[in-house]
Amino acid sequence: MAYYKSMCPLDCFDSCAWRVETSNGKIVKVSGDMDHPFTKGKVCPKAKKQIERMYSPDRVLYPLRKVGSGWQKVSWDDAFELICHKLTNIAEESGTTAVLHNFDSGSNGMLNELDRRFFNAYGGVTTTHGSLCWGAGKAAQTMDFGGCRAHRWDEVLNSKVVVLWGRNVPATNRHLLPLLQDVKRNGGKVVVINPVRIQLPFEPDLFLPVQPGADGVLALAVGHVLCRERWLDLSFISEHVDGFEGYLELIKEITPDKAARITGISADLIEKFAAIYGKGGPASIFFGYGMQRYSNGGQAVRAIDALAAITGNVGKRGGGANYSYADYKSEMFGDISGDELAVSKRHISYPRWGEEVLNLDSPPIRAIFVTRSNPVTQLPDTTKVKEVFKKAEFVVTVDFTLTDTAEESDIVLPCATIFETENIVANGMNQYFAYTPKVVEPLGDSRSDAWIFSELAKRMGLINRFGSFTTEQWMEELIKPLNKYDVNLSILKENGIMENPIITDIAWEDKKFPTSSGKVNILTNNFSGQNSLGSVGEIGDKTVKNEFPLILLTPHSSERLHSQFHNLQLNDQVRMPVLAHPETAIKHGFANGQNVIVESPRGQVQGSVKLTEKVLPGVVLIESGWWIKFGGGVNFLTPNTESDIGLTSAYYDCRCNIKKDI
Ligand SMILES: Nc1nc2c(c(=O)[nH]1)N[C@H]1C(S)=C(S)[C@@H](COP(=O)(O)OP(=O)(O)OC[C@H]3O[C@@H](n4cnc5c(=O)[nH]c(N)nc54)[C@H](O)[C@@H]3O)O[C@H]1N2
Ligand SMILES: Nc1nc2c(c(=O)[nH]1)N[C@H]1C(S)=C(S)[C@@H](COP(=O)(O)OP(=O)(O)OC[C@H]3O[C@@H](n4cnc5c(=O)[nH]c(N)nc54)[C@H](O)[C@@H]3O)O[C@H]1N2
Ligand SMILES: [Mo]
Repeated sequence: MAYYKSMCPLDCFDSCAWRVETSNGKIVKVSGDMDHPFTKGKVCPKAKKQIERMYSPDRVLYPLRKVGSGWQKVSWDDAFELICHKLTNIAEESGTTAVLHNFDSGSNGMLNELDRRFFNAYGGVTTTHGSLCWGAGKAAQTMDFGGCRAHRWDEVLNSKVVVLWGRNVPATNRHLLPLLQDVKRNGGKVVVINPVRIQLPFEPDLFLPVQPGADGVLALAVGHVLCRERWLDLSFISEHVDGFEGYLELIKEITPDKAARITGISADLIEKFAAIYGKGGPASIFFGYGMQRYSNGGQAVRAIDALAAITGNVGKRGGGANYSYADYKSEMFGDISGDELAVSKRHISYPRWGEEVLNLDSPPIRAIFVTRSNPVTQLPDTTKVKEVFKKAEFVVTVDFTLTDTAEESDIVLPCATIFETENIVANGMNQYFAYTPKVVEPLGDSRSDAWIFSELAKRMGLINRFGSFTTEQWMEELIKPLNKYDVNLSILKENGIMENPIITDIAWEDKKFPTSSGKVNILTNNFSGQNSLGSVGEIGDKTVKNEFPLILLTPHSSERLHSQFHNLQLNDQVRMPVLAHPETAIKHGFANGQNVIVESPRGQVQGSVKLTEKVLPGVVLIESGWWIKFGGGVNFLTPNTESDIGLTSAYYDCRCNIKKDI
């Protein structure tokens, strides 16, 4: 028996600290490490699934080459030779930007960034701009505060009011729950704002079942009440807020009555929430990212930030408009992606991936490399995404299993899991980072991503440009900015997990906002016209409202990380659950348990109805991440719409209908 400290590499709010147990060269258990102040010895079901995935018969353990409709095992030498031949030809004939590299945050292991370094050393390729995830809110917070910072989690214990604004805490952030229970025990109030009733271990003090995409209007109406009642922090406003006059203009017309018609929340409930937030503080807001997956998502986050600003809940003990820790991560780690090495580059919009790649010219895309992502399952508008993959002459995917994307590839390269290679794991959703050791030998011929791309650089004759560093040296590069805080690799190895040294308990405590005015910029306009705040029935393409009367939400599953592990959890359930309110079923003629087809202007999927009062009437919910090859593929339905700012995919700006499947 041996024990190792490690950290979960999944891109999740919590990043659990692990205690990995091995016996006879095998991982036998992953439990929680007591040393972490928040995950405190508890892990979620996804920790165990990482052992299951590692030893699963589904695991790809050798490089594979597609032959006809099947796969042939090949050696690394043969796989590299094929890849080098293709990359060399493409560079000569079409230029390096005829290669598309798609990567995302499938793993938070920072050495994995060496994939980008390889493509930059190659000459620069086509990559994506924007985000499938959190871009709209990040852009909003950067406009408002000058960056993305959040209070330390345990600051919530000083809050008297906590607002979970579109964050599905029990599914995506379960280690926040014990702290929320403490807040409740201490007499604090917890408010939930979500079109779906999330499953908390206690009753929230207030639940605002907001219409999808209407958070901006709701926040402005709350602002209206706060200003009308003067539940404001006037000294914070005069010293630290820019644009308050314009804000007063903006909210003047947005009365609770008017907002009630748009948000579906009664004027009375809006008044109640404003009183709790305005008078009961200090109040902290915990944003989720679901609420910004709309064409008005950035504006909505800005409207909510404004509530924190006018009540002085910014830079204050127990306050906060907590969106992410992105700034701390970007400031504290070295960049090994080698952007400076590229000679030519090209970017496409991430949300509009399928359509944009199909229309690319001079040069068109000839080869696609996919690392730490599963674009066929996770990108919106799957029909177009699949068309892109069919059209490409050469596709390489680096992954553990034959995902929907790997299935579309010519070559699949088997990567090593978090247990089989060392790395440094850091995440922009929290402030911790860790050295994660290699604890067992890689199975079969699987290799670390870092090895794969270093080796490819050697074989392409690019090693001088790429840099012939050892893994240790790359890790030293990654943590170089931390050296001035007396953190080096041996100290990190000794500690295992560490907290980012620049985090303070209270974000923006010094009230120094790196905006142009040096103050918080609260929003003052941009709320009219197209892509504005959204209203009932205004989500998605309005021209198809009659044919597609329902709104489709596709949030994340508590059991998976996006599409990861879905292959392990298959049971008798062969159809995707389609959640809808009983009233919706009566109105649209379907029943509980019935097999249905859910259709949008872009495609259709099969599912099985599960009636629940947890979702609002008129809203349909299917969790994202279910693999196409197992009857999923909810992104066949979702649009390639971009958010107003920050270029996020507006997945939930989606209309659908439900038909009986006969
Ligand atoms: N178990 C698990 N944990 C995860 C992930 C996972 O896949 N599985 N993914 C990780 C990643 S990458 C991310 S980005 C985060 C996401 O974390 P969250 O933001 O918590 O999760 P989402 O599923 O994106 O959506 C969250 C919530 O937004 C609500 N919502 C949808 N539309 C609206 C709206 O218009 N207004 C409001 N107020 N709420 C709305 C949904 O009902 C849902 O409860 O979770 C991370 N953690
Ligand atoms: N409909 C809908 N779609 C969504 C969302 C939604 O809410 N609704 N949410 C969006 C969000 S927030 C996000 S962040 C994206 C996520 O999009 P993706 O990152 O594409 O999603 P994952 O399913 O996590 O796929 C990651 C892949 O990387 C692989 N992987 C894991 N570790 C490693 C590694 O170390 N090396 C390599 N080479 N591969 C590895 C995994 O096996 C997996 O196949 O999905 C988006 N898609
Ligand atoms: Mo995400």
